[in-house]
Amino acid sequence: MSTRTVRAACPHDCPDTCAMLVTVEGGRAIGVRGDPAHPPTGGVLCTKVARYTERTYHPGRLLHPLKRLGRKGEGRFQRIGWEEALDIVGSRLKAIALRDPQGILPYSYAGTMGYVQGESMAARFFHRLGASLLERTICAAAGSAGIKHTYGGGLGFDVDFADEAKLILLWGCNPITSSLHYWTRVQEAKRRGARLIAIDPYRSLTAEKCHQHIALLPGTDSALALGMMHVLIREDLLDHDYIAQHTVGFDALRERVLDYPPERVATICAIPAQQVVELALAYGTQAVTAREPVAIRIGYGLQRTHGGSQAVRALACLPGLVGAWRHRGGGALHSSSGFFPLNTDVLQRPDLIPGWPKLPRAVNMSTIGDALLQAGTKPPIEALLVYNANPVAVAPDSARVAAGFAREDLFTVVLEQFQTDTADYADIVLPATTQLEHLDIHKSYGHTYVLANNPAIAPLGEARPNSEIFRLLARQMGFDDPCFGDSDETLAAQAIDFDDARTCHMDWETLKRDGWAKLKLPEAPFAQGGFKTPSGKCEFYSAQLAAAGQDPLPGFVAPHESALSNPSLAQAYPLAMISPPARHFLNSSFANVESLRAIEGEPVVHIHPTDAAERDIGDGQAVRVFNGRGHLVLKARLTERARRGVVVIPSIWWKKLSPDGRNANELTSQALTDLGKAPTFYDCLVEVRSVVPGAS
Ligand SMILES: Nc1nc2c(c(=O)[nH]1)N[C@H]1C(S)=C(S)[C@@H](COP(=O)(O)OP(=O)(O)OC[C@H]3O[C@@H](n4cnc5c(=O)[nH]c(N)nc54)[C@H](O)[C@@H]3O)O[C@H]1N2
Ligand SMILES: Nc1nc2c(c(=O)[nH]1)N[C@H]1C(S)=C(S)[C@@H](COP(=O)(O)OP(=O)(O)OC[C@H]3O[C@@H](n4cnc5c(=O)[nH]c(N)nc54)[C@H](O)[C@@H]3O)O[C@H]1N2
Ligand SMILES: [Mo]
Repeated sequence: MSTRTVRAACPHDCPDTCAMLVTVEGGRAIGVRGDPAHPPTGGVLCTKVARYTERTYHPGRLLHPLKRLGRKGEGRFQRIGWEEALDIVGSRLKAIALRDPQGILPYSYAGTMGYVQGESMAARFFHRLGASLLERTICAAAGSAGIKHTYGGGLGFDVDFADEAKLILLWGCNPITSSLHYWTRVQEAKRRGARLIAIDPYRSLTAEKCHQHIALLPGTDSALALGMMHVLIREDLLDHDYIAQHTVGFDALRERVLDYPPERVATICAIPAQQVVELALAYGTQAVTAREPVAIRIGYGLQRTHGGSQAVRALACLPGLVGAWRHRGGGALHSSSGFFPLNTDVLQRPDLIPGWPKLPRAVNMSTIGDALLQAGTKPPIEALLVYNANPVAVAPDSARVAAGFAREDLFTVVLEQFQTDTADYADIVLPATTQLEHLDIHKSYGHTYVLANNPAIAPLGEARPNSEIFRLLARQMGFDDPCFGDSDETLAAQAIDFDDARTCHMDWETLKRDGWAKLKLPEAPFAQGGFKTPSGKCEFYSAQLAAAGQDPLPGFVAPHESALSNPSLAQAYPLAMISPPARHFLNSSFANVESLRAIEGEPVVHIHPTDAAERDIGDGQAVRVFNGRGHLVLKARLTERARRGVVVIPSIWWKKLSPDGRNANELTSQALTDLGKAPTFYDCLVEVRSVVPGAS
């Protein structure tokens, strides 16, 4: 049997975006491995993606279009042909579009991060239709806004040099789980003598391997960063030359941080004041006195609370004060997305919108529950087309989301690889291909390589790539613009057809052959300044924020739900719940792969032994976690990994694969962040009680 190797890219929502080599034997993919030549991948895949063939050939793969038979949510379907499916979808959408196409809403996120199977043909389709726009805020919009108003975009240190840093703050991130390849670099830095400090309410797998762990309360990071600045300025641990040349607003910042002495910060964060001082001194001395690279990996965990945007902004100010940008591997990294000059307008064609440049109504994906249920949504959402997303499991305030999806008058189409919690609410399910079956092109939000994904095998069953499904739907709707005829190859080539000789020259044929190529960027991106802000400097003070009526300086914004901001709520629900990623799931993806679910075991809540003792809860006991929005039952795990006052539910389980049919999003709220209109998953007060056997 002939064996061949195909160059591919991991499509999942992870900063590492690995280069994969797929082994194909007689038309069947028999294994995937990391490309040893691709520096960020280094020949290694994570446990999840190493099992990509198990996911692709999973018996639960959707292989035919389906039409709903049972009630919404029940999951009873009947197989139908593609022609019938397209006919049903086309006629429903045409009828709604006649009334108002804004009654139609796409709902998609990063099930695949590819440009071809993400927002290209799909975006053209919805734009041409005049459908409502979707605000894609569910993951990173708060942090993106914070970083944009400080650096001008998702820009930061190059992870290829991350092992050169001598002090690394892993702040609100857990790379052993969520960015394994960056962790490899951090370990190398540690071998070369770097000191590692984790800042996280939870002693994560990463935090326990660091030299120090600062376990602050969720949603208090901006206070800690401002307290560090207070000490740095007080002790004159500053790079005055860098501040003068490449930053704006230092004087205003100095005034602001006077409000954040270590004692006040310690109270807000519920940590010793000494920790604040020592952290600042460690950072400032290494950078300014020793003149060595210091790095802050700004994770996503800390921006899922009310002040998430300000928190990222406050952290992002630190490197400019101490001149950390002068060195390779120094500075900060939240996202590297802003380095990629990809051609999104050509791919997405917003000019197809009827009435362009006037835009249709926009709906925020993070409040989809309310958007579907509120009578005030005008025009009402009559049809929902879901792809690359599993909102019934992942969106906050899940009971509201499920109630919205259960609306009898809502027409829901779900493009999926699997029968997810969301697909159970579909009127029509359309089977989608996996990464091994389709073509794509990828950027990364953790490194600066562009990657090609060549299809390795033919589509399974009657599954089709998203791009092809939207091409067929466009034909069904009678859209005849030539752009609906573009092939996947054409779309991929369009994505990198940019005219930016400084960044790189890429052509699709070469990229397909080689698998990946790195952008041409300076090794220390801001050693000479060159931020993408309006001033071209690192903006401690943002005139843009001031003009928008926002706080122009970084500041502490208290969580929506905390003893500080809402004492009576905190009395009823005294524990802060966070629900960060479980290591062997990727959001809700892979939660249906048996071997991975077996490693995770069952849904659990981590609770500090003292908090448990106060509630008479024993290890392994069934407990009810609840607040005013909902409840769920799972097993208690007594562990000092959870600090006092904080409980942790590793997530995101499929609801229907959880013993009580619910997951952590039963408890999370639809309240939004300070900037970016993002969700506040980790800003959520709860109470926990043991479940008395026999009682309900
Ligand atoms: N295995 C795996 N990898 C993943 C994912 C996955 O689900 N599974 N998800 C992917 C996606 S979509 C994303 S966005 C990234 C996210 O990756 P990360 O940037 O690592 O972010 P999170 O995993 O959300 O949270 C990281 C840590 O932040 C902590 N945390 C929670 N609240 C706070 C807070 O208020 N302050 C501080 N300082 N820390 C806090 C959590 O306890 C957690 O340990 O990972 C990606 N990688
Ligand atoms: N409680 C809690 N909730 C959270 C988070 C948390 O930390 N705690 N994290 C939040 C974050 S950071 C994020 S990013 C969101 C993630 O939310 P989502 O982006 O919805 O991610 P997934 O749950 O992985 O669902 C992606 C779906 O896309 C499907 N898919 C993959 N590839 C394709 C394809 O090519 N075509 C089609 N049609 N489908 C495909 C997969 O099968 C999967 O079911 O969840 C958020 N929700
Ligand atoms: Mo995310």
